[in-house]
This record gives sequence, structure tokens and C-alpha cells, in this order.
Amino acid sequence: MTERLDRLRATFERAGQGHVFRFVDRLDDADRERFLDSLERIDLSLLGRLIDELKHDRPVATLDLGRLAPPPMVPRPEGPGGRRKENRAIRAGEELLREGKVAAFVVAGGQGSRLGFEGPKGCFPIGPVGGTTLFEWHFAKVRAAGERYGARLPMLVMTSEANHEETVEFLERHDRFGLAAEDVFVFRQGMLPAVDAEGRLLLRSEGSLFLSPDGHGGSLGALAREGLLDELERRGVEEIFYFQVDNPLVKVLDPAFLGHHRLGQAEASSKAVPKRDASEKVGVFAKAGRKLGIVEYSDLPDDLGRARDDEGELAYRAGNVAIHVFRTDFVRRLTEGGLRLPYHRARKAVACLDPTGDSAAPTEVTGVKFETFVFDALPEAKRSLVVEASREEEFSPVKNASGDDSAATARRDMSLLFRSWLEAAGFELERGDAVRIEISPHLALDRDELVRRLKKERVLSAGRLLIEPEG
Ligand code: UD2
Repeated sequence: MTERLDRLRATFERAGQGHVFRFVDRLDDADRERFLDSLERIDLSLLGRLIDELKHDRPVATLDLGRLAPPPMVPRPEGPGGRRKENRAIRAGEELLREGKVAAFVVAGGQGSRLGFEGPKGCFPIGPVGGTTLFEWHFAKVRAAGERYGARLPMLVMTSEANHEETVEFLERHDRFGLAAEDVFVFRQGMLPAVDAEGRLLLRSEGSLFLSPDGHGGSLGALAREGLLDELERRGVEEIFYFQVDNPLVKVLDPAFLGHHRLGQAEASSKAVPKRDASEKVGVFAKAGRKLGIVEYSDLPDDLGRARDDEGELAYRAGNVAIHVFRTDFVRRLTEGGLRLPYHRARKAVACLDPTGDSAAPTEVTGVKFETFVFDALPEAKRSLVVEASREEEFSPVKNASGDDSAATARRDMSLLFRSWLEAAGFELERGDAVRIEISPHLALDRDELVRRLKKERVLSAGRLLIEPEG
């Protein structure tokens, strides 16, 4: 133990971080062991690089902001030509699904705290009528797609330190919503140490470092670290369908999107919806030279954010809804020898021990957290595609307790979408009626399936169709 302690102390001192041992003598054996374990897991060479970038205030941008231009996009299908192209894409995507070459991947590291909900965000009840949780909603889509295409489609779930145990317990309690245990992979995202403005590591307590999640870009590194890329390759999975847990409208494993990606020979593809207005907090797609990527809302220069094109539309209106397809071999390339994504810095007040003093009393300092963004992978792809999508059909995230992007707006948008499906199937609902509607993915995954089942097969018992008046 002393030998290990001395060795680690010397290594950390060389890195200018010897202060983390200030209280080590006060720890009992078990706590000291745990502390040393955690220090051994710190990648000091990565940390050194991040601190260097912090000290020199190096900008973190994957696209040259001085050369930005709006991106090319696969438009929504219009006219007979557009429809033909769309059908070709659907057929290509369906083939991938039938051959079991696609995995679904949801990032669910977040908590529901901003919604006033204790627990993992995926456990939040979102169904407008039945209160179906976000997890159930996403899992049901994967299961229904597996049944439709007769394939075993893996479901990957990335959690965080904060919610892993609870997520695993929740999914097990619900029998993984019908997905087979061997097809569901739940794993934790990585953690990185936070530092103060001087680059000193922070202590949360006498025997623990202040760590924070490494951002959703870390999900790609975690796939490699957890051996899941090997598992996907072993199964012949060539495409990873990535999405965020907070959006109940995601068309999980959407064949049209998969098909456009595949026919376009892209390594990475993304969906975009038109921004609501210039101030909406979504990143936007842009090109800089040959590179295509996303500029986060906080990084987009104001004048560009408000700029209009010749038609009077926002020039940078292609909003990022965090729905991507990545080729498995692209993720392999990106993660070989360590994750090659830039680290963004977020400055936040954190409760920790004073990094300089001898007091073990907690205090508040401005900490710097490091995180990677998954969309920074896009400019690294040899070919990257942006596919335009409809906001009404595909994007209504649950982020806030009230107002825009809240549970209320998501439930409203789900009901409106299902209402349009029912109307397409010949149901008449009074125009003015505010009704809550919930159509289980087991009854229909999309409008056309509902129309087919209700009109031709006259099936009403296979899944749940819940309607109730609002209020
Ligand atoms: C994200 C995008 C934004 C836009 C918007 C669409 C970033 C930086 N910005 O904004 O451009 O596309 O979403 O909804 O992503 N998560 C983890 N681990 C992490 C961080 C996030 O699992 O370390 C998950 C989290 O559970 C959530 C999702 O990623 O589902 C999005 O994270 P967020 O809510 O912090 O991102 P937001 O809304 O600021």
C-alpha cells in the first residue's frame, strides 16, 4: 500500500497535482484504497493536454467559423421524383434491418431533475394517456421493428454514474419491455476530473476527486471500451442508430433515414429540422470548406444565427435533433488509440474542497468540466449526410419543467401526430377537440402501418390505442 501510494504520489507530483494527497493520511485503509484506485484510472497525459488547452485558452471548434456556409441536405420527398427516391431509400433501409445489420443506441445519462422528476430521465412518464415512460416508448419501437423485419436488433443504452444502477433495475423490473436479455446492453459513460481555473484537480471530499460525465461524445469511446464494438462486429452490425432519450418522437431505426445514409455511402448521417426561430437552443448544421458539422447554439455568432437567405428564411436553419447513423467501422476508426474528439470546457460553480488550503470544509469554486460532443464526429467522416425531417413528426424533446420543450408540449405533439395518423386512417375527430391520444408502437410504428391495420386488417386488438378528452 505505501509503495503504491508513494509511486502514485510521485507521478501526480510530476504532473503538478500532488495536492490531491493532502488528506490521504486521514483516510482509513478502505477509503485510501478506493481513492488510489480512482487516481490510477485518471489518464494523466490526456489531463495534461486538457489543462494545456485551458491555460492557453485554445478555442475548441471543429469547423472554421470564418468560412461557414449552409449545408447541402437531402430534402423531404416532394413530387413523384422525390417519392421514388424516398421509396428506394426505404427499401434499402428495410433490407439492412431484415439482415440485422443495425443497432439502436440511446444516450440516457441525464437525470429528470430539471423536470422536477427524481430518477433517470428515461423513467419519466411521457405517454399522453397511459403514462408510458420514455424508455418503454423507445424499447417498444425497437421490439416492434425487430418483429416487423424478423431480425434480432440490439438495443444499446448509455447511462451515467448517477443513474446506472437505477436504470438497470428499472429495465429488469420491466423485463426490458420484451427485448431479450442478450440483445440489450446497458453501460456507463466515462467520467473526467474537473479542475479549477489554474488547472488544479479538485477534491469532492478528502478521499475522492471531483469527476463529471465526459459528455455524449464519450458514448463512442464507451462503445469501444466496453467491448461493444467487438460485439456489434461479431453480430454483423454495420450501422448504429443514435438518439437521445429525451425525444419521444424519434422514429427509432427509421428505414428511410438508414437507406439515404446507405445509398449516399455516408459514414455518418444526421437528421435536421427547421429551427423554430433564431433563438431556439439547438445546434445548426453548417459546412466549412469540405467539412460538414454542427455549430452548437452557444458558439454560433449572433449575426450568422440571424442571417436570412434570398427566400427570407434563416440561412442556418437546419437544427440538430441529435439523431444520427454512424457506421460501425467509422466509430472503430474514431476510437482506435483513444477517442479523437475535441474536449469542450464548461465553467460551472462546483462544491468541493478548497484546492489550495488545508481545510477540508466544503467550499464553492468555479470548476472547469471537460466534455466531448458526439456531433464533433461528423467532420471526421469521409462522407456525411444531412437529411431533412419534419419537426411535427420527429422532434419534441422533454427538457424543461414548463414552456417550450416540456412534458406538456411533448404530450401535445404526440397527440397531434397520432391524431393525424387516425385521420389518415379515416377516423373523424372533431376539429376543435383537444384529445389525448396514444398509439403504442406495437399497434403501429408509423402512419402507413396504422392505416393498413385499421382499414385493411381491421385489427384493433394487437396493441393499445388510447384516446381520452383533454382536461
Ligand atoms: C442538445 C444539443 C443541441 C440540440 C439538442 C436537441 C449538445 C451539446 N447540444 O442540447 O445541439 O441538438 O440537444 O435536443 O448536445 N447526455 C448524456 N451524457 C452526457 C451529456 C448528455 O447521456 O454527458 C444525454 C442526456 O441524457 C440527454 C442528451 O444527451 O438525453 C442531451 O443532452 P443535453 O440535454 O445536455 O443537451 P441540450 O439539450 O443542451
